Order: sequence, then structure tokens, then C-alpha cells
Amino acid sequence: MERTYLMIKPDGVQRGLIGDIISRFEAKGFTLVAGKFTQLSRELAETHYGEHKERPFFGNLVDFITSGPVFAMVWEGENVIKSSRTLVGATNPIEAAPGTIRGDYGVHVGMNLIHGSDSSESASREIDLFFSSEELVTYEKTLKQWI
Ligand code: DAT
Ligand code: MG
Repeated sequence: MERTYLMIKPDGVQRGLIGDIISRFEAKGFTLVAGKFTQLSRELAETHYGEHKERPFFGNLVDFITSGPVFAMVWEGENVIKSSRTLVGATNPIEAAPGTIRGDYGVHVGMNLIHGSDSSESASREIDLFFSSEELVTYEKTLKQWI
């Protein structure tokens, strides 16, 4: 079954949206595999966002993502990588559709509430970066056949 890495950013934590955001993925039918409340070091943030290191916003991005605690998660389900990107919405919250997390809560391209892996390669890289294999909990939901 496919897995993805999702991370509620410091703005989502400060604004009290952890519960709402988790509810959306639960209601969609995805399964929580791992979760961790933590604050990123600059080193970890720079590795996580390594693909953007030449971009002009890289410094601000690392400042922001390390500015407070985040809620890091692994979720599992059919097509969860693509589907969770749809639930998250476009990178710039001004362009994100209503009903998406960024469309409902965000106004600023930097403070866009949540990170979601964009491909199976980045999902496995990011899951490995944030979680050990012992932290990933495998279990079956009895509701599975109805989703
Ligand atoms: P996404 O988070 O939708 O995958 P991304 O990988 O292109 O977007 O960029 C990572 C983060 O960097 C994004 O969530 C917010 C920030 N960012 C992207 N483009 C930006 C820009 N033009 N100005 C400021 N921050 C930006
Ligand atoms: Mg990205």
C-alpha cells in the first residue's frame, strides 16, 4: 500500500489546526502510520528542502520551517501521494481551491500550513529522513473493505 509524508508546518501548529488537518485525512479514508511532534534543526530542514537550495526563498523557507514545532506524519492508502496533494491544495494559498487545506486557511505562499510529498521517490526519501522503521506502525483497519 502506498505511503506519503505529511507535515503540519509551524503556522498550522500555532493556529491550532492539527486536529482539523488530521481529520481531513482520516475522513478521506487514509490510515495514520506514524506521527511525531518535533522541531526541525536547520540541518534537517536544509536536507528536507534540498531541492530548493538555489531558490531565492530558500533561506526564508528554512527560517520558517524551523521557527516552531511541526507535526510530522506518515499516511497510508490507495494513491495517497497524489490524493493528499489534492487535499493540501496549490502551493500558493491564493491559488488553492476552496475546500483544500491551503485554500481554506492560507493567504501567504510561505505560510501554507502543510507539506506533502510530491512523488513516490520523495515520499520514501522524506519518510526515511523523519522516521525510523520501528516508528512506522503497520495495522489493518476493519473498515478497509468499505473505503
Ligand atoms: P509544495 O510545498 O506545494 O510542494 P514547493 O515544493 O514548490 O511547494 O515549495 C516548497 C515550499 O517552499 C512551499 O510549500 C512554500 C515555499 N515556496 C515555494 N515557492 C515559493 C515562493 N515563490 N516564495 C516563497 N516561498 C515559496
Ligand atoms: Mg514540494
